[in-house]
Amino acid sequence: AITSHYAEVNGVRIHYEKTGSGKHPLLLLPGALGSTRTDFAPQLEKLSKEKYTVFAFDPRGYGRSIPPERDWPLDYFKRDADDAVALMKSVQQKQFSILGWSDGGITGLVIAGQHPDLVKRLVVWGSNAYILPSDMDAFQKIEDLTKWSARMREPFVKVYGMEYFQKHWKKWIAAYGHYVEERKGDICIEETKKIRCPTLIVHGQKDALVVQEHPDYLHATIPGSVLVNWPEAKHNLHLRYADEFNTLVEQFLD
Ligand code: TYC
Repeated sequence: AITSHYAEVNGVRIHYEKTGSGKHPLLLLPGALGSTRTDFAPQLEKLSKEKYTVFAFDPRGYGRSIPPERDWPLDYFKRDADDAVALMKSVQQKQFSILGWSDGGITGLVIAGQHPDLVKRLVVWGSNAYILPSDMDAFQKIEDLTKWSARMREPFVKVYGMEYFQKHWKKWIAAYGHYVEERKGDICIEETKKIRCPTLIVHGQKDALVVQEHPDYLHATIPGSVLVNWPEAKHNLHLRYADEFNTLVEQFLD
């Protein structure tokens, strides 16, 4: 069974789902405006229930962690990281591994860099430690939701309705712009340099948002990290190739 819960964390009501009863706690961190079910259905359903106790959370202002409405402080990754850490504390997990996709992977890098004692192992995919000016170009192409395919748009619209989604998608892109303008694009370079836990980086080489430089940088910066490149995969590789992804992750976590 996958069960749904709320926890009072840093003054907000955070929604999370839980499944499995294994010894190894896992925390799943979704992408921008992502949520437990839209981003992680195949992982919640199919990762081993014997080996893991899986927690997946909706960051504040995302998914079912509304209210509050999302807001966008400059260092929003740090705030999401603090919320995730407080959530795991509230469910009495002292040490856990992290699976983070895209923005959730960035949050994972922040947590692992800031709390080496908390994180056993880290898996990130579709993530980056900084933003290149050219990334913003690729990125602005996806700002207008009416240009998305219905298949990509519908899961978000189902969670948020069109109005909330359009509003916060634009604000999220603006927030990336603030990292470029105010921090020279640096999202989490210092935190990434401090990571010492075993780290797996997965990269879909047909990812339209994340160029090869980003996983290469993470791999070069995190000592002992493993980089797995999938030539045919895109940004959503854990959904498109769910079984292969789950197998790879379980092997790494063992
Ligand atoms: N991190 C974004 C997400 O969570 C995707 C993204 C990656 C956007 C790189 C821009 O330069 C970028 N969906």
